[in-house]
Amino acid sequence: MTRNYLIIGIILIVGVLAYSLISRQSNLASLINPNSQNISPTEQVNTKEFTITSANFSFTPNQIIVNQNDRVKITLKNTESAHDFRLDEFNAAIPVVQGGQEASVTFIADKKGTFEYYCSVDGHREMGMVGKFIVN
Ligand SMILES: [Cu+2]
Repeated sequence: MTRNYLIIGIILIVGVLAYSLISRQSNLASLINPNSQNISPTEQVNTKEFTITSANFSFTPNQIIVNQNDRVKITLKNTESAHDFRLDEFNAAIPVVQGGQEASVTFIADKKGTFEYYCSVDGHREMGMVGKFIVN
């Protein structure tokens, strides 16, 4: 009889441990992915960060894809001479950055479509310093 109580006790302990482990994991999952929780749309902020490297005369990458209403942070990392970043439709601009330096801009991608980002330094846009900013 004592042995049966022991077995029941062990089963209970294992059950409690398993339950606490499972509930902790689901908490962990919601920490890793905040969107898995029940957050109302107004509270949902999804920041997407991108680093664009600029050189004479290109942006890498030259295509960025986000979703509507994403908060977008773009860092311009300039490798040579002087370049800036403009994305007019979102009033997103990074002033001229010197070689070896970087700067950022953050904005909300509040409209869908395909837009062009470019460098506004004399003639650079025409020489290929452009990229596609796609909002799905
Ligand atoms: Cu440029």
